[in-house]
Amino acid sequence: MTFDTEFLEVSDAGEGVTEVRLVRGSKRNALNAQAVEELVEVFSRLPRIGARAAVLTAEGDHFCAGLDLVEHHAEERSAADFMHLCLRWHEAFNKMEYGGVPVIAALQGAVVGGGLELASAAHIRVADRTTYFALPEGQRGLFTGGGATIRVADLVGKGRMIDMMLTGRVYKGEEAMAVGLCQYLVEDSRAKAFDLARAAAQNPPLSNFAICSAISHMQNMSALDAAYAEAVVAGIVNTQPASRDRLKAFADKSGPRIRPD
Ligand code: 1HE
Repeated sequence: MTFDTEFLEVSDAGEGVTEVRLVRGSKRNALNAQAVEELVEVFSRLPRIGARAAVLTAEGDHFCAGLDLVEHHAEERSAADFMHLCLRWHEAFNKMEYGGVPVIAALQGAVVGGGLELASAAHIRVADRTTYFALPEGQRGLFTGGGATIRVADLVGKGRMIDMMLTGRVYKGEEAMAVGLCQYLVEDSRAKAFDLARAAAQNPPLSNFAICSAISHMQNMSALDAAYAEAVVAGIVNTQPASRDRLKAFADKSGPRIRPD
């Protein structure tokens, strides 16, 4: 499957893993309107091209510098123009979060503004020692428009998010881990992200579909409706033919036991 894209490269990395790479390193992978359309396109199609997991990577020293500020300045957008643009950001990131294919982001350098909104739509974020997170919208005279009010607040809590936006506070290293901005902090975020993706790709796709869509959907529901939806999803997933061999292996003691390393 080929994608007609300018700012994204999509490639088969083997073992069911697809790499989606931002290739606008000369502009620190800033997201212009075209790049957002490409994200919509790629993440809409990912579940249907047989991807069992995806790794989101970026060219150069910085993962993503957020909204293309130069384009935004030049376009002199109206409020309505920008509102409609934000809806496309939401479309792209919702495809990532709710698409049912595990997306693991391999981070380096700046993960700022819209770049953090992009990373927060991934299911797992892997940082390296150069990675830093910020929401410089306040300093730029802007506001988040790509879902940070939902996803970043969900990761770090409202209080920390407001602090980041008001004061430009930057998180990195162990502190970024501790507040929930990333789940892994390693020397080589790319290698680790691929290891994690290959592991996730071993799970039956229906299980991954539930993990990478149902949990997010259920968070939008009342507790009563979420419990009902969970029972329905579990009814389907937990009786799938693909899990029978795994359950048999556990029952006959040939299957793996879950133990710490
Ligand atoms: C850009 C962008 C951009 C770089 N839009 N062109 N985001 C920000 O406030 C972050 C803005 N960027 C930076 O603070 C810095 O560029 C970095 C710390 C990420 C990297 O610094 P550095 O020294 O490596 O690069 P640079 O010299 O600043 O930039 C290199 C080129 O990338 C340069 O272009 P050139 O043609 O002069 O070479 C920059 O113009 C370009 N570039 N970042 C456009 N963001 C849905 S609402 C979301 C709201 C937000 O995202 S607000 C946060 C915006």
